[in-house]
Order: sequence, then structure tokens, then C-alpha cells
Amino acid sequence: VEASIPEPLREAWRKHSATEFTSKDEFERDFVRHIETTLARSLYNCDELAAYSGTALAFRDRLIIEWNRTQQRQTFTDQKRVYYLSLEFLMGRALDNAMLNVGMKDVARDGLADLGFRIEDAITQEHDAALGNGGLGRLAACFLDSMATLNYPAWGYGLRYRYGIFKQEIVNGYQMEVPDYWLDNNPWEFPRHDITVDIQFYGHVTKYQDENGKVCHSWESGETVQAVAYDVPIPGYRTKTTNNLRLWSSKASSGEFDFQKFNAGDYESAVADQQTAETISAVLYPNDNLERGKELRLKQQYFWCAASLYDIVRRFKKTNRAWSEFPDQVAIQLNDTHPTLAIVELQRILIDVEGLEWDEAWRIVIGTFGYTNHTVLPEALEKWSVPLMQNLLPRHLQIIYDINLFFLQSVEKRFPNDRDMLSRVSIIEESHPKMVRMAHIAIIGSHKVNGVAELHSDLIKTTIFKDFVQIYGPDRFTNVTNGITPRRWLHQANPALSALIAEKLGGYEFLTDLTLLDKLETFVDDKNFRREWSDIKAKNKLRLARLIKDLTGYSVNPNSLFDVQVKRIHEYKRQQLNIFGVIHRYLSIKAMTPEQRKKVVPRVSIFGGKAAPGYWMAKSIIYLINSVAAVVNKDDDIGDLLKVIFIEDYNVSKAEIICPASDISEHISTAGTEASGTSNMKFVLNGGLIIGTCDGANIEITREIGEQNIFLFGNLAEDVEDLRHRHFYGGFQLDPQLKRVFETIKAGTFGDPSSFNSLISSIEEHGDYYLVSDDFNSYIATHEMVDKEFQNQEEWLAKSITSVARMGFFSMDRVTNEYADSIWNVEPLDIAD
Ligand code: NBY
Repeated sequence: VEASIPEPLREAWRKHSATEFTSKDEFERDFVRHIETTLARSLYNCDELAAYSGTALAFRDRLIIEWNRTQQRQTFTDQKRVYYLSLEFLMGRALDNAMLNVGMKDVARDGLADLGFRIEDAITQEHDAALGNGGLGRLAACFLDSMATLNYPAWGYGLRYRYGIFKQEIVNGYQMEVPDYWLDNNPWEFPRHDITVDIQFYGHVTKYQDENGKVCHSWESGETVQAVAYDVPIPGYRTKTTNNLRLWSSKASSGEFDFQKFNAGDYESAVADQQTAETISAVLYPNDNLERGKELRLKQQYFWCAASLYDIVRRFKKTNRAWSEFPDQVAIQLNDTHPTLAIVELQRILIDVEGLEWDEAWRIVIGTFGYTNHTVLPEALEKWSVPLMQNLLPRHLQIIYDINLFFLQSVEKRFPNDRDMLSRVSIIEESHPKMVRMAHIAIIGSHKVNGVAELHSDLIKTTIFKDFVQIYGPDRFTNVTNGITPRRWLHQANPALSALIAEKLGGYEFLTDLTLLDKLETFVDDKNFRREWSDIKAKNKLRLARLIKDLTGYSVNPNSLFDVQVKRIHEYKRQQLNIFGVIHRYLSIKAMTPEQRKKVVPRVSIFGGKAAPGYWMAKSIIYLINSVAAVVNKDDDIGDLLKVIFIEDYNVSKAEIICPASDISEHISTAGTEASGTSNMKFVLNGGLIIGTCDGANIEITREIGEQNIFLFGNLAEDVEDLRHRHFYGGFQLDPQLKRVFETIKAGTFGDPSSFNSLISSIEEHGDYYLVSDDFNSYIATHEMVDKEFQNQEEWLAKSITSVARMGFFSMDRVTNEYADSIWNVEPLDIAD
């Protein structure tokens, strides 16, 4: 390509090629230029928001220069690429991360100061990019950071939602949802109006014979919607790699909209069509671990899969390779079953458009895809009704039936006469209406299926996907325990701790090799080091106390034990267990003599998290927390001994303040229900201890940091089924201490008890599915141990330091390398300096 461009032309381009700022002076120049030209403002009307934008635009210039170079390098090298398909990317803010990754934050701080701004004020102007619900979306964001940092040629593909996850407001104790319109002046995206794909829906399939008499299928005359690409640069930490996150936005397909209807005088309906098309990428579905089967969601999934695959196939075709080489050039990872239609779409492209034979096409498909499962909860496994799919994607349904036919034939051969097996593993559930089981397509169409923590990966093999282990053997299944990026979750969220660690270890290498943290153990007994460690925690707690004051008006004593549970509100995560425990604590303190009260460790119980808007039980839990807070926090008899706080609108940027400030955090799901959890890792990495059940990654955290450094309690996963059974058939015994808590609630201590009826009856009368009563006693006893151990601050600090030192395993970089080795078979790009 280079050679085809005449030298003088190249010369002229090179002379004027964009360059990145490298000094404070150049940063200031770029900043002022953007304020004055891009933003059309001046010295006289540059407020903090404009200062944020100016800084972001200056850094964006740098990123995009590196982005261009990275894309050229990757095209030139032409290695295998990874495509991470996720319907959610919970990115949070980008500016601070970009400054730290590029390594120019100090330059920007000084430059902004010269121009009259504090860098912190600029950073906090940014609106979170909240295109996700919880752990699954945040994992995708950590992947992007890590893949860029490790120089993998990798792209993310997602949807450009106009509305991210709703903003949560608490009004009279209740959750209210407010739309999150986040796109106005977002400097981080580049619209690519030239990169569009027409996506088809509905219509019908016709059969025909080609010139060789082969039977072919064509999918015709449905409705089409246009996908437009928006690119978001993803900088790696201190590397030349800036990867791409491509988000698709929907709009009416050009040809059809404007002219036909418009000229026919039907302007209004032309605009209405436009809006219908735009609806596809309008809103992120706000459910986590619950599946609702709405047609618009299926449309979103197909729209995004089809656009992404078209793009991937287009890029592959430019290399003029044989189709058989596709899996050597392309790895596609499915973040849960949401992108499962990509499997069917690739098969359709290969057989219907490219004319490959079924078997060859299917080998390519399997070689290309990997599927990550994030849950065993039955209500979260995606199923789509056959009539719905028939209507929206008629050709895909045919292909699904064919995939199923060939699959069931092969199962039949291996397990003759096992009809139950066939009906259990069939892609089609024979219900009314029939349903398409997306997880089955994902397993059958991938070469690897992985869970996200050891226990979880074992559970999928022994429960929900047991039959598939029989069919394919154990090798199709693997475990890759989740991790987190230490760049955002240590360096950015807790700069003081990061700096202290760097001072002791002689540099910041631990941010790209987290196992180096183990050297910290040699300082555990160092008195000065412990003081510095505890001063940092104290300052972080002050920072959180200020946030709490701002958000709730409550003043909390920063010397109290900060006890935090922040995550999506869900019965399986058991925020109800926590708040019942808080009520128990309140009652215990109320019953104490003044002498006894002197020995109580003051506590702040901090909650945060969103409930899915239609999840009534989760909303009742939020209401109970706020009702308890209203009573306890104004009880002068209790004072600082206990405070209850609900932080509204928990999101990534609030997590960055909350995680470094906890003394103890709660990861207390019913054993066997939380696939992994990742906030557990964030809290420990920031020097907090955790109380938790033997569930998800808690188990591996315990293995790494030692069981003397974690507070474990509760029943084990292996006993859960039995206990549930006994609730129904052996008679249900409510724990006596929990009974007292329920009596207090029923007496109206926290307001009209009828608001809490369903919460209580789910335990007392309806089988206590999540084992709140079974685990209550052990939970309370473990909290008493927490109190006791917190009083020995020196021991506590030793636990905190030792735990951090042993967290190396939970770096996202380890995770990324494991996927690369065992699933993707891709190598990082070798970047010469
Ligand atoms: O994925 C979470 C798991 O609960 C957590 O244990 C794990 O650490 C994390 C990363 O592997 N799952 C999760 O966040 N799931 C969702 O947010 C989600 C969202 C939408 C739907 C299902 C699940 N949906 O079907 O619409």
C-alpha cells in the first residue's frame, strides 16, 4: 500500500502528521486550542465542565494518534485477533484512566493549575459511561484495559445505548429510576458515519437451486435497520497499544426512509419509522441475573451480533485467505449467552452467502467461538420463544433446527435409546410455546466453555451442563477465575496506597505484574510501614465520610468500623441477611447497660446498589434498609455505636471511593449462587478484610490469602439442596434470633410492617430458598469475631497487609493471558521500541 503513494505526497503528509503533546507547555497549548476552537469558549467562560472537556480533548488527541498507529500495526502484522462480544461494558469515567495509562497526569495537573483549575474538579465533571448492570459488564471493561496493556490485538464489540443503566434516586426510602442520558458532549467516541451495516429483520426464506443444482436459501424482504459504528479508544497502561471498542448505534436505513414516504407526503410516518429504528439501541435492559424474553431485546442481540460479524468477516476477507483459516485469524468470545446468535449468524453467512458446505462451515464456527458462563441461576438462563424467533429471524430458526438435528443425531449414536438425554440436551425445549435454549447453542457452537471461578466451573459441569460433559468429554469445559485491573482498582482508586507500595517495592512494576506484591510481606512487622498503611485507610475513610455527608446528610464517625455491602440488590446476594443482622445488632445494643456499651465497637453499616425496576423483593430490601436507617440514625440512645447508610446510585466512580475505605465488606451470597464476584477482590486489594460465605471466588481468595485473614461463615454449597428440601419436608425452624428480628419489624419499629410482609414470609412461610435463617446464627457469631479482632488494630493491620501482598493471582492480566492461551490461541503483538 505504502509504495503506491508517490513520495512527495507522503512527504507532505508526514510533515504535518499529528503529534502528541509531551510537555506541560504543549498540553496547555492543546487545552486552550480545544477550549477556543472545538468548544468555542474562552478564558472568560471556561467553567469546570469546559476544563474537563478541554483536558479530555487534549488526551483524546493523544489516544487517537496511538489508536491509528495501533490499528496500522495490527493490520500490517496480520496476526490472529480477539473479538470480545459483550452487551455490557461498564466503563466508568475515562479521563483519569487515560491520564494514568498514558502517564501524563502530573503534566496535566500542573498545566491545569497554571490555567486556574484543580485537576480533581475537572475529573469529577465526567459522567460515568454506565453501559452495564454489574459484574458481567465490569468484567468486560477490565478485559479491555488488560488486553490493551498486554498488547493483544483485540476489539470489543457492543451497543451504543442512548440510555445507560438508570440513575437511582431514593425518595422516602424507595428506589426511583431516572433515565441516564449520557451522550451529550461525550468526547471519547468517534462516530464512523462511513462504517455502516444494513441489518435485516422479519421477512421470509425462499429456497432455490443454484447453477449446480445445489439447494440454497435466501432470506428476503424484511425490514432493514442501519447499524452505525462509534469507536472508543482503549489505551493500555504505559504501552503503545490503544485498542478499539466499537459500539453500534441504530438508525433508519437510508434508502427507505427519506424519499419514498417523504415524497408520498407521509412525512410523519417516515419520522416514526426513524424512531422505531432508533429504539433498538435506545436502552440497556436493567436486569441482572434475570431474563425476560422481550422482543426488543432479541432485536438488540441480533442487530449487534450481525453488525459485528459483518465487520469481522469484512476484515478477514481483506486478507484473501481461505475460509478454513478463519479460526486461525479470528477468536470470538461470547460474554454470557447474550451474543449466542453470532454463532448462528456466522453459520448463515458461511453457507448462505459464501456458499460453503454445512460441515466445513460448522467446523469453522466451532473453531472460532468461546463461551463464558456467568450464572447457574435457572431464571437467568436465556430462552427465546420459537414463534418469536420464527417471526423475527426466520432463516436463523431454520439453521438452529438444523444445528439441533445434526447434534441430536450424533448424541443418539453415542447414547442410543436415551430419550431423556435427548430431550434434556436438545436446543429446543418442548414447552408451550417451544423455547430455544441459548446456552445449548453456545455450548454446541463453541470449542471452549468456561466458568468464572473454580466452584462455579465445577458446578456447571456437575449440574446445569452435566449432560454436555458426558457428550463432549471434560475438555470442552474449563475454568478461568475472574480478576480485576489493578490500574483502575488500585492505582486510580487508591493513589496513596499505590504510591506507598511503589515506594517499598522500588517502583510501579507491580501494576503490570501484580504477583510482585508478595514482597510486601517482608514489611508486615515494620511499625512505620503499618502506621503509613493505617493512615491511608483513615484518609480514605474520611473521603467516604464526606461523600456520605454530601449524599445523605448523615455524619458518620470515621473511627467506626466501616462495614460495606455494595452490589446489585438480589435475594441471592442476601442484603436481607445483612440488614436483619443490623437490626439484631441494634436490639443488642439497646439492651445493654452503659458499662457494656463502652465495649461496643462503633459501626457504620454501608449499603449501595440498584434493584432491577421490576424486581419487587429487591426494592423491598432497599426500603427496609432505609427504614432501619431512619430509626437507628436518629436514636440518640445509640449515637455513634451504630449508623446505617444507603448510598444512592452506586456506580463505578462511587465504587472507586468506597472500595479503598472499607474495613470489612460483605460477600454473603447463598453458597453456590454467586458465580465469582469481583468486588470481593477490589476490597481485599485495597486493604479491607472480608466476611463471606464459601462461594464463588471467596474460596480462592481464602486459598491465596490464608483462612486466618478472612471471616468465613455459613453452610456449604454441597449442603444447600438438602437444606432446601428439609425446609419443605422436615419442617422449618426459624432461627430464634432471627425470630426476634422479625417480631421487631412486625411490631412496627421500622414503620408500617405490611411493607415488609413479602420479605418476611419468603423466609417464614415460603421455604427460605436462600437459607437466610440457616446461616443467621453463624453470621451473627462471625460478626462478633469481627468486632473482637478489630479492637486489636495491630493484628488487623497485619492481616490487611498480608492479604494485599497475596492478591497477585487476581490480576486481570493473569485472566487475559489464560484466555489467550487456553481459549483464543492468540499471542500479544511484539512491539519494538
Ligand atoms: O458476573 C456476574 C455474576 O453474578 C458474578 O458472580 C460474576 O463475578 C460476574 C463476572 O463474571 N453476572 C452478572 O453481572 N450478570 C449480569 O449482569 C446479567 C445481565 C443481564 C442478564 C443476565 C445477567 N440478562 O439475561 O439480561
